[in-house]
Formats: sequence, structure tokens, C-alpha cells
Amino acid sequence: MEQRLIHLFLLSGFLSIILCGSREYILIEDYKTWDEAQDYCRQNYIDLATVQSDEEWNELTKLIEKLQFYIWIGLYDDVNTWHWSYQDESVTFLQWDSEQPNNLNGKQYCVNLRTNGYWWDEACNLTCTVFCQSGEGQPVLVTDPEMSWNKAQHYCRENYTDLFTIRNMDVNQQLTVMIQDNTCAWIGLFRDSWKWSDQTSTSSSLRWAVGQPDNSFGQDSCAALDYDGQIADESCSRLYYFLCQTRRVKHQILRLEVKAGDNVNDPAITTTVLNKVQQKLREQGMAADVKLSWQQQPNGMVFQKHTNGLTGTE
Ligand SMILES: *[C@@H]1O[C@H](CO)[C@@H](O)[C@H](O)[C@H]1NC(C)=O
Ligand SMILES: *[C@@H]1O[C@H](CO)[C@@H](O)[C@H](O)[C@H]1NC(C)=O
Ligand SMILES: [Ca+2]
Ligand SMILES: [Ca+2]
Repeated sequence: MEQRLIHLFLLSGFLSIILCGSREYILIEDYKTWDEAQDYCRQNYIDLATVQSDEEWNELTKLIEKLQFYIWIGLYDDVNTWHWSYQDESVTFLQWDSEQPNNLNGKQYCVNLRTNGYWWDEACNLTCTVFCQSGEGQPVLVTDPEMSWNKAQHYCRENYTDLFTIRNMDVNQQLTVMIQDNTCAWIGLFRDSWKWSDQTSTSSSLRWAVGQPDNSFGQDSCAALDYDGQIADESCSRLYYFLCQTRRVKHQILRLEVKAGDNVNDPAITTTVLNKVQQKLREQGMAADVKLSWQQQPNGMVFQKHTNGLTGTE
């Protein structure tokens, strides 16, 4: 058998590991509007506070125990996000009635057509007749039974194409003539509602105080915690203390020693090693909040040769 003599070196490299921990809240005892508070938190921390889990709610409740009034958090009502149910089309034509949309008493996320030919934003659980859209794009009026907007969307998607999309005045006129004997008819227009400032999902349930959101001042598109640790919608221009969020970050540096040939600083190899470590972390369910990177040595290399070379055989 042929033996090839190669040189092995003892090399070491440093792996930087950054662990992102849970959310941490910082109460800022300074009166600001919601927008000013958002700016402040984004400049000094991560953002206004997002609250997703039970543990996070508990953490907050501890913070506010000593307070007497509202505190801004990162929740806001995205009031200008009207779009159509069918293919998520954006809005090019609008026919609001005077003083609409007004989000009266809060929770008006769906739109119906009235007999005067104008549109109203309404609570989606109101029951109305329905304009579905046929496969040919024609309006079909469903008068029996009257339905909530969500039921109507389900009904139209199952039996036709979707709720109806109104793109111009002529069609709006055509529909208006069709509903003369009814008070309202749902069309496909609706909007997004409450969102977190840091754009994380609002899927976890929001702890609204009883009767909230109610838009009682007419422009309540920002959320504050009350002294019970529940949420209320409030006018964004009010001046309240506020909660910022940050994350506990842990930084560790790991020294790795390898015995290898001369080519370990090849990016293909260092990347492979990094991926292997990442995979190990993932197998242990830890990868989501971990950032790994190599620390480059002063000479730009990842691995540094120790002074004494070793000699081995392959
Ligand atoms: C709609 O829901 C609200 C509570 O979210 C309720 O007070 C109201 O009575 C409901 N309206 C209808 C028509 O069901
Ligand atoms: C489709 O139409 C039928 C007949 O009107 C109705 O019974 C059914 O509930 C509709 N489908 C849905 C999903 O509403
Ligand atoms: Ca309205
Ligand atoms: Ca309110």
C-alpha cells in the first residue's frame, strides 16, 4: 500500500455565539404621544412593547402595578389598509358616504353599499344582503339569508367566486339599482385591524378591557394598557408614559481546536463547519434565536496555526 506523507497542523478558531433571549420591558416615565413614544423606543431600544405570551403579560402586569393610569404599548389600528377580498386587490376606486369611514364605536373593518349608492364601514358581524361575484365577474345579489361579512365571504367563495369588487362608478351605479329594497349589501372591501409596531403577528389573543376597543374619542387608533393590565384603544395624541421593549442578549465566544491540513481557512470549509454547529443547535431546538459567526483573526483568517506543526500520515 502506498503511503502519502502530509502535514497536519493544530489550528484554533473562535466561534461567536449570540443568544437572543426573551423580551424585556422598560417603562419610560415621560409623557409622550404614541408616535413620539414609538420614535423614542426605536431610537433607544427595539420598539414599543409587543406582548405575545402569558409570561410576557405577567411581566408587564408586575411593571404597571404601581401606576395609576394608561401606558402606551406597541399596538395600533391600521385604519388605512382597505383592500378587496377577491385576489387581495388594492383599492383604486372609493365611494365613501360623508363622514365614512368613521370606525364608529370601534371594530368597523368591513364595508357595505347603502341604497344611496355610497359606502359605509361597519362592524363585520352586522347582517346585510350580499353581493357575490359570478365566474363571469357579474354581481349576484343574495338577499336570503342576510349574513355577517365573514359568512358572506364564505358563502360567495363556495357558491360563486368571491365577494364583489367595485372598480368604477358605472358598476357602483348598477349595484345601487339592484339593492333598492334593502338597507345594506356587503361588498368585498375590508381592512386590517390591530397590529404590533414591530410587525410581529397579532395572532395571539389580545387582552382587551371590557367594551374595548370602542373608538370613544373618534380617533382611537393606538392602544394603551390600563391599570388592570388590559388593553384599551385611546386617541394617539394623548400624552402617556410608555413601554419600550428590548431583548436580553448573551454573547459567548467558543474556542475550537482542529487538527487539519493547510486549507481549513477555505471559506467552503469554514461555512460547512458553521452549518454543522447550527444543525446541532437546531436538533436541540435552539436555533431560532441564535446567531453564529466566525471571529476573524487579525490576519483575516478564521483558523490560526499553532507554532509547532505536527506530522502525520494518511
Ligand atoms: C356584534 O358584536 C358585538 C361584540 O363584539 C356585539 O356587542 C353586537 O351585539 C354584535 N352585533 C350583532 C348584530 O350581532
Ligand atoms: C351555498 O349555497 C347554498 C344554497 O343557497 C347554501 O345552502 C350553502 O350554505 C352555501 N354555502 C356556503 C358555504 O354558505
Ligand atoms: Ca361607519
Ligand atoms: Ca377606548
